[in-house]
Amino acid sequence: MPELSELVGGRRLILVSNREPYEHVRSGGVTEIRRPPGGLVSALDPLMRRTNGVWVAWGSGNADRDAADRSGHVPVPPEDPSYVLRRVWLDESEIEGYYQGFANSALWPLCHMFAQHFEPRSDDWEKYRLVNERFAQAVAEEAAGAADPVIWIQDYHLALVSATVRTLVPGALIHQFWHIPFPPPDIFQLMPSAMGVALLRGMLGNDLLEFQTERAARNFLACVDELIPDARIDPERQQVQSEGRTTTVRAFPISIDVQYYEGLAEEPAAAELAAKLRDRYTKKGRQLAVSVDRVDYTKGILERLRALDLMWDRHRELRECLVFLIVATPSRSALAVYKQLEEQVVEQVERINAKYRTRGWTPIVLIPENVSADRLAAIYRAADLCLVSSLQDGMNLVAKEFIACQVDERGLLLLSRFAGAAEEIEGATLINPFNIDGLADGLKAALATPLAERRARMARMRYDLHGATIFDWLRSILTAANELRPRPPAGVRPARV
Ligand code: ADQ
Repeated sequence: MPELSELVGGRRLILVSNREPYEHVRSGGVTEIRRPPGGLVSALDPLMRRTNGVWVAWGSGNADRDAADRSGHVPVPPEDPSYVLRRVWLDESEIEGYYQGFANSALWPLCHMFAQHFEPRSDDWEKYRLVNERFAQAVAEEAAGAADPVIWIQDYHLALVSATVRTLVPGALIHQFWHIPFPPPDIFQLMPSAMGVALLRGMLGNDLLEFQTERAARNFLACVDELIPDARIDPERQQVQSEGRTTTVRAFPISIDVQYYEGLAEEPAAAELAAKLRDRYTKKGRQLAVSVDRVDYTKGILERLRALDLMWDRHRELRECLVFLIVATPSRSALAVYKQLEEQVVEQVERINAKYRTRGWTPIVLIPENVSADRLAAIYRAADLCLVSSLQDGMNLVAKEFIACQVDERGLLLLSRFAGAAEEIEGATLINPFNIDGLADGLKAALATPLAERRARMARMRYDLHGATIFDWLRSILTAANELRPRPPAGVRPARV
């Protein structure tokens, strides 16, 4: 496999995402530089370091403007700069309309098929268009003068960027990774038709469109087929021809930096914390189960709690056999539906604990905060069981983090069949989180699974995961993009399309 930097091959790489890799935040008169949590930034940052590219993102920190020059440029990483962060400035009403509004109250619920939370407001749509336009302008400025730029857009916040960049930088190779599911036409058509058509046309501005799963890729093609009259689809080659251009649509399941997570779990401090957790929670032969999510209605947290309630209600004998650790970090709390869910989770945990608690046993331990990566690794390592109960999920990285951190190979993974990860991971027990009865039975069966079987399944999953890391994901995307448009020999100007 070639090195990542070779795959970019001396072209100027411009990465575009809503979130920035470094945020300047001032509090109490002191400015600090924060890196947002999550694996994606940690994977893309090394790519950018090696290719000296430009990362275009929303300048979200309250001290971001002070740290940037007049064009919004900041050399990063701060300790040893090797690429440029170009910040895009948004005001309060733009953040509300573009981010909280159209992206998170219309596209997010629609793509996850939550019609009940879908609110497509025209004001939000206008802001979404405007902000996408601003990102596209910033990309075009950064691409100016580069002979053969490669532009890689991330996610659903920026669905309209590629089509605009295409008109501003005609020779560029443009591709986009869509991190969340894509719905079938019956659901997508809940979107007001002008917005739906504009979104699909916007996404067709890409040369390559990357989804997490084959299902999402198929759904996108089916939506194009129904809503874009001039589009011609070649299902075999997974390509769309429209307005004289070709967009290739394929699945590239995302992964994690496996060695990093495994290394964290193997640290002596993690081993010690894992032992402490087991000491505290697995007394008297109890098992320790864990779940880790942002508090989001797509993650099925309430369904998980209902299944636990049902299991303990039906099976008295299981009452003291399990402690469930729910690590749930609040997220998007500015939106009422998320705030309400945070409250419901706390209420339900309290209710269930009050119903079943005994002298020496608290059934559910809620950790309602963002936990550091090393603590998380120790929690994953300590667990006998991890439950991912997403009602819909693009991939779900928690499932993969759990596997990477299970260095003692004792844990079972119960994984929703509606998470993209279910299409890939062999060795997990698949569950249907809508079926509360079935989930309660699944939990009961999981508790009874013999250690030898758990070990065999975990060993298999760990082996497979080592062969499909985030670096393999990056390589396969960059290779596919290169194959679509190989770099012209030196001195040859790129063809204009
Ligand atoms: P998310 O919806 O955020 O991501 P997920 O893939 O599970 O879902 O990633 C969450 C990340 O946040 C994980 O790295 C996890 O460890 C971390 N995290 C969650 N709760 C935490 C907590 N309480 N403390 C610390 N860390 C916590 C979107 C899509 C997914 C897709 C990813 C990547 O919705 O389907 O897998 O992008 O493409």
